[in-house]
Amino acid sequence: MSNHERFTPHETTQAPVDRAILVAADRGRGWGVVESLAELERLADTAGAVVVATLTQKLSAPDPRTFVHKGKLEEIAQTARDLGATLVIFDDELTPSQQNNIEGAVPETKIADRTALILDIFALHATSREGKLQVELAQMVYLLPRLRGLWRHLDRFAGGGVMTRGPGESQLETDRRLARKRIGELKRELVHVAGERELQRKARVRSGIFRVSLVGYTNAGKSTTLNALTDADVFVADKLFATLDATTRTMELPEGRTVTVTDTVGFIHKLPHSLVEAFKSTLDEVREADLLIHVVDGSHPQAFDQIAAVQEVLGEIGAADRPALVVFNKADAMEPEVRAQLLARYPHAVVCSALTGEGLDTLRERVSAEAARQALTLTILLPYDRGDLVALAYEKAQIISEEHTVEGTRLVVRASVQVAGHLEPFAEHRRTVTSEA
Ligand SMILES: Nc1nc2c(ncn2[C@@H]2O[C@H](COP(=O)(O)OP(=O)(O)OP(=O)(O)O)[C@@H](O)[C@H]2O)c(=O)[nH]1
Ligand SMILES: [Mg+2]
Repeated sequence: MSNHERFTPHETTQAPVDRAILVAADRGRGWGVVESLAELERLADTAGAVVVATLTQKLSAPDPRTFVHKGKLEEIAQTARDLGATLVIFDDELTPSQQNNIEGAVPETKIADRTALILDIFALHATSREGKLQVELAQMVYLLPRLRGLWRHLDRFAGGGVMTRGPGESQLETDRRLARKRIGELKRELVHVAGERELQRKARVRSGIFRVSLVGYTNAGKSTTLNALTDADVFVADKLFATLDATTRTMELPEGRTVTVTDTVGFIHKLPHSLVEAFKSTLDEVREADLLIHVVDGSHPQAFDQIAAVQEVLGEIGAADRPALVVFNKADAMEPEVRAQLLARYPHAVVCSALTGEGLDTLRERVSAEAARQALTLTILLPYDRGDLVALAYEKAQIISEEHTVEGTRLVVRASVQVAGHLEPFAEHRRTVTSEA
């Protein structure tokens, strides 16, 4: 159990900066608690808080009432008083009742969790109208079940009586109703705002152009890679969640074929579900990509854990079945033995540096090879008694469009040569996408 306290040299004379205590459960499996806390500290820093202490507790499972046990809560309260902390951040999402109980036990400070922190950073970095709406939606969904606690909290900080002068059930009901109403409004507005991008996306789908999506852990270098591969000028920064919007650019492959490449929001360990939901339409491009370029910061000590975290999110958004190419980026910052370790584990991966350009030609060639592998676009008319082939098409091919006609189901599909072989007898139109052929 490690408890170490750190005092910050510069006492806050300028803008009031939150002095934060980080708290994590050490479960002895999965991500190491030290690594997880280091990342939480980076998140706190990005959100503008200064970490003054970190506390951990060995737990096989979080306490359902208070996350950590009672003794640890007392220690948190004491540490907060000693160090003048204004904020305590838990490294896992707290349930509304855990949050409530902890607020009762550590009354002088604000209580937050990893989710709230990530939402805060997203709110800070959202620039487009769509991004702002998506973040607000995620925040409202997170807030809705926590409104009661919030009211108590605000009351207390406004100098109200101890836990007694809540808004009352009727006020709380009103607030919940307003929150739900706002969630509805945000969802409708998002559909409207996404309209233009959605049209462009559909046009790309219809065009049959091979679509590549960059995915990866936040700060892995996705935007830098897009900028290096295309003429894009996407914002790049050494901070978490620098870019939240999706940007699509065309890229010409060595043999002259054009594909599209999309950069999108980064993922993180324990990415809040409300954010995944809210960013659904932004992530459509990932779900439907012909190829994912999974950009990994190969110079990061947690590279393998980060790969696993990204794969988990891909599963959550329904993109786990997309063909993926693992790319270890930041080759310029890698020790030679690290490079060997990465390739030993992922022998088919590409090692490159978006910064120096090393390995990018190999990356382009690999994209070409993938595009050639998925080379056929077919328009097929399947009679209604061939449900087996419709099922096959849905399972093994990419469906570009579907139309029900008198004679049967007309599908435009993009399929591997092998799957196309089964569908070909019903083909109305066949197009080989392979360029020179
Ligand atoms: N040394 C080195 N740094 C790189 C390389 N590629 C990107 N970076 C740096 O890594 C940081 C993050 O790069 P981004 O391209 O913003 O990363 P991202 O994956 O788009 O991150 P988010 O948008 O925050 O999710 C920046 O400081 C980049 O300059 C590389 O090949 N080598
Ligand atoms: Mg980015």
